[in-house]
Amino acid sequence: MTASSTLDTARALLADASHIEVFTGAGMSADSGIATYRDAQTGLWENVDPQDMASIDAWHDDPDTMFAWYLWRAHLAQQAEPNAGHIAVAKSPKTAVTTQNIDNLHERAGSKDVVHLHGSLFDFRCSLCDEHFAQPINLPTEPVAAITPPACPVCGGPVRPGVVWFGEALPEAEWKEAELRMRTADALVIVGTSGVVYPAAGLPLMAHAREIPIIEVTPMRTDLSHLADIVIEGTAAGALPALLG
Ligand code: BV8
Ligand code: ZN
Repeated sequence: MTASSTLDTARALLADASHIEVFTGAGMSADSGIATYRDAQTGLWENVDPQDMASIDAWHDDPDTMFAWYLWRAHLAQQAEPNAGHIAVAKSPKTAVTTQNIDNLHERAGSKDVVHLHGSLFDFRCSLCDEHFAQPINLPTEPVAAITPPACPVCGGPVRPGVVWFGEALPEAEWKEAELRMRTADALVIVGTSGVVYPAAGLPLMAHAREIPIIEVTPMRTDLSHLADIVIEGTAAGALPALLG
């Protein structure tokens, strides 16, 4: 199939859907200049083993380094702009978003109901008593090696980023909502995820079991491509406006 006929076929598959769930990963934000986790030349974790850095053990070992790294990533996310892909998703009245991303670009593009499976760079809580930390946190404008986390006003424990680390359970409410959407959506669009991190990567399987139309937008095949009726070889910013517009 030519690219345009692939796109036409994909658009036709989505035409009758009233609820299109958009399942996104780091590739969704690549066009906004935010590094992905695994793409070789820009991979954020190119020099760092993801299982080491984004883990509860790394936090216990060296919270100041971890805190600095997350605040730096929050600064980069804050400097980034939603791309045409985020905007196309937000403009479509049929879409809702389930994302693995911890940036806030879907929201800043105007998407209303975004489920964050792995938390957010802009959410903080106490690492001991779980109390939400609502005080403003200054983000570094240059990379800093270490930043001592603030103390929780309730128990004095170190405040941590509100993200899900490897080895940690996903937030219950978000997981339940994501499952519900995979079980009720009329169509699924998968964008920018290599599909290797579980249990998130297992969600599209729930939609696939219902035989709803599944479209994947990705520059190269992924561990989820076999689930898609159509794989549009392209980028989020390049393909989504044409697919959803
Ligand atoms: C848990 C937040 C248990 C932190 C992240 C089986 C079942 C369950 C668990 C496991 C399992 N096997 C292994 C595990 C453990 C682990 C896991 O999955 N490991 C992997 C590495 C094998 N899972 C966990 O630890 C999870 N927790 O299972 O807990 C439990 C249960 C009860 C009680 C206690 C414990 C927690 C996982 C969450 C970890 N946190 N993020 C942070 O970011 O710092 S994961 C992080 O990595 C992201 O959130 C995302 O999920 C993942 C990155 O993947 P992608 O988003 O797909 O990004 P990637 O770079 O890989 O791919 C980008 C894609 O975009 C590529 O395909 C590329 O081609 C494409 N692309 C590039 N440019 C563009 C593009 N696409 C479109 N447009 C472009 N321009
Ligand atoms: Zn506390």
